[in-house]
Amino acid sequence: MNIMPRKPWAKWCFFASLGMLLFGYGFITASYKVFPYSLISMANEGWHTLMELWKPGPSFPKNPRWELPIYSSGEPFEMKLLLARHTENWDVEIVVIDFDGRIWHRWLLDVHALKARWDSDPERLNWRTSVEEERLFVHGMALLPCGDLVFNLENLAMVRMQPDGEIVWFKSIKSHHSMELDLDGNIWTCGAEKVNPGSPANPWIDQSILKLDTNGNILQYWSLTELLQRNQFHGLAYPEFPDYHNDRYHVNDADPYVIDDTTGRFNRFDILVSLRNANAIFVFNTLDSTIKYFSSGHFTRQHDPDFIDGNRISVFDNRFVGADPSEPTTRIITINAMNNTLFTNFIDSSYCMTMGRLQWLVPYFVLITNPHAGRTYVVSKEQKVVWAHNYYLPSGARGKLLDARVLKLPIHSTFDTLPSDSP
Ligand SMILES: [Ca+2]
Repeated sequence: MNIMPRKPWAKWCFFASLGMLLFGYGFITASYKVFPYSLISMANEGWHTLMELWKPGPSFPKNPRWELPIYSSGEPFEMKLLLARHTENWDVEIVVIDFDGRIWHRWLLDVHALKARWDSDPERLNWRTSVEEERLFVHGMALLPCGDLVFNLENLAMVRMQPDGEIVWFKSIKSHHSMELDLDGNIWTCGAEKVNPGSPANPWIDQSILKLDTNGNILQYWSLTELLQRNQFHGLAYPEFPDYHNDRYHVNDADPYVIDDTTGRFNRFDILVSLRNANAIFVFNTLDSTIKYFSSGHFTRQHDPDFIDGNRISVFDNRFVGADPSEPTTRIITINAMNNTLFTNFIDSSYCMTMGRLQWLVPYFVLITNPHAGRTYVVSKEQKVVWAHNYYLPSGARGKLLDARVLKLPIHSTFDTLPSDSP
């Protein structure tokens, strides 16, 4: 049966009517999401996914310093480094290496055995944070003068371990992010405590600054909420960050002042604290718990601020929100606390969103660590990369670093002998 009209003008009217009908149904489909709206949406989503997969990725110029396991421009560094890194099966390995990449000592941590030990500890704080749902890792470590290693198993425990791997003590506290030794040899780290202001459905987590002796005893404790309230920093104590409800501060560093400089405004009783989610750092005096310096606004989602001298602080600025959010970068900056002037030491175009580290070695050389890129490297005053370690797994894939620090002081003789199987 022929449904087409016999007259030519009638044919055009037919197609026009058909077009209007299709347009009308398309309008109704889009407006009221009726059939076949879901099919079209799925097809559209699939198309965009394919386009994302086929789109060429960003191209980075090949450069030996980002490719070789060890890159060196010839600058001599006699020191050794302590590196924490994930193994291929997501255990954690902590090694003492030199700047030639030779491994002088190795601890291989069975993180699941450590987790089982935490599980069986009746003293543990038995509540969970999002961090614990992820892979277990080391975040913050220190080498004691006797050669023992102390580290944070992030948000689960602090552990002291002998060079042969024997555990000296295991303390189920929610220590995390950083670990530093003060001039008396005591340990400083960040802690976490669950606080419920009255509503079980609305709990939030207070965080703390902890000082411990090398036997694992907590010597001093500061609740961040109490410290901020006491110093009239209510805006930091009660930020309006609904997304960070359970992580309102995200304290990620607590550094004691260990600099041999008594001429500036900071001294050995001061602690430098970083609150990532508030984009803020502050220095408080431990004798009277007063906040004597505060800075915010110059950096975003910062990590690992360090005292440089009696007046200056260096910050690993993640620049999560930069001038061009589509091309975020990381930079190292130095702030002069006397006049709040800012100096940019180095800009790294390879963005490091979390866990970044910096450490000033000798004047004008800074060690920068981008854990996700599996690299730690040294930059000179001229902003030149003079040394780099790029971590590769045995499979050849790039591995993930967790922490890196140069061991400045003479270290224990345990690490003076190169093992025969060292690469
Ligand atoms: Ca630091």
